[in-house]
Amino acid sequence: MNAWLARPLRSLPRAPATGFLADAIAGLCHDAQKSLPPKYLYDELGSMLFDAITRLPEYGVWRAERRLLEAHAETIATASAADLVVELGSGSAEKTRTVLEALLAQRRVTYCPVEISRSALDASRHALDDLDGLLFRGIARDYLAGVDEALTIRDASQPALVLFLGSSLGNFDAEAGENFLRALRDRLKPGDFLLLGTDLDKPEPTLRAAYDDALGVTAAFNLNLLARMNRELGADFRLAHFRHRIEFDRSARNVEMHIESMRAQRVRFGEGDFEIDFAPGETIHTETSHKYSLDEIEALLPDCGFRRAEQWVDHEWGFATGLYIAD
Ligand code: AVI
Repeated sequence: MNAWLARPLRSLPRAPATGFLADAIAGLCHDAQKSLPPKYLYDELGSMLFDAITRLPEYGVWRAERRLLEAHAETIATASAADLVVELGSGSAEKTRTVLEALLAQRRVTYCPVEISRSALDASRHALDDLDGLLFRGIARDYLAGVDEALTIRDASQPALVLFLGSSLGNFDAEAGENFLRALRDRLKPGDFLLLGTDLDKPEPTLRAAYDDALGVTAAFNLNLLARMNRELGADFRLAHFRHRIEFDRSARNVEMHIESMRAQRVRFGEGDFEIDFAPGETIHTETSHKYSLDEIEALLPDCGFRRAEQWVDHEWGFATGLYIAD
């Protein structure tokens, strides 16, 4: 049984918690599996660490998708003929450049990266500064709120192209991922496009190396969540007493990232308002990365209102990129 405790230590009423603090209370202060939403991994340092992950020899996702986008950017541009590109979780937008260049060869393009990390938005603005004919409108919001904002500026005569790359869909649980695709489809018009990247299932040793690399970059990315709570929520996590841990759910084809407590310990956060007890070996679940099968993708997208126009597979790593039309 997990030891746990979370109690207000002050009697004075305070304003209700919102945002990160509210999610930390909801995710850490209960008897069941502790967890935090993966979006909190991406503060300024977390975004930089994720960027470093994409350069690791063990993490083939990023390079596989770049190979596919470089090979098929022109087809994507010609098929979609979009003048508005909305990218969800754009990060550094490095891979997007090829697609934007191919579109810009045909017309002016408005690019709306939707990204909760403002530092990543700034970096992508700089990186794309030299593209003639590109209007950059960064949106620092959650995905769907960002789509809503981006679509207010659309020119109804041209299709919009939504990019959801890097297999970020796999960071939702199955039901939430489906609901998300449906909610996205509801916001689009028939004839709009979705370019979706999905990481395919692969043997456990390959996945273990990808999510627990030899340099410890993924471990730092994960543990930065504790450091972030120390910085932003006045918590007193001692990082040396926790470690990065990977779990596999083979039947669900999920890789899970956890932070494991290496001893019994008590942590305070919320400027001393809350305390949590950890048992030795107890974990905080910080992210799920689902690994897809091609059959699964083929069933999922039509169910959510998207018809496949093209699909390309990188067999070197095992990654699929699909271009879909909103029905
Ligand atoms: C952003 N997302 C698709 C990455 C993934 O592979 O699930 C995040 C990541 N976590 C650990 N390494 C990379």
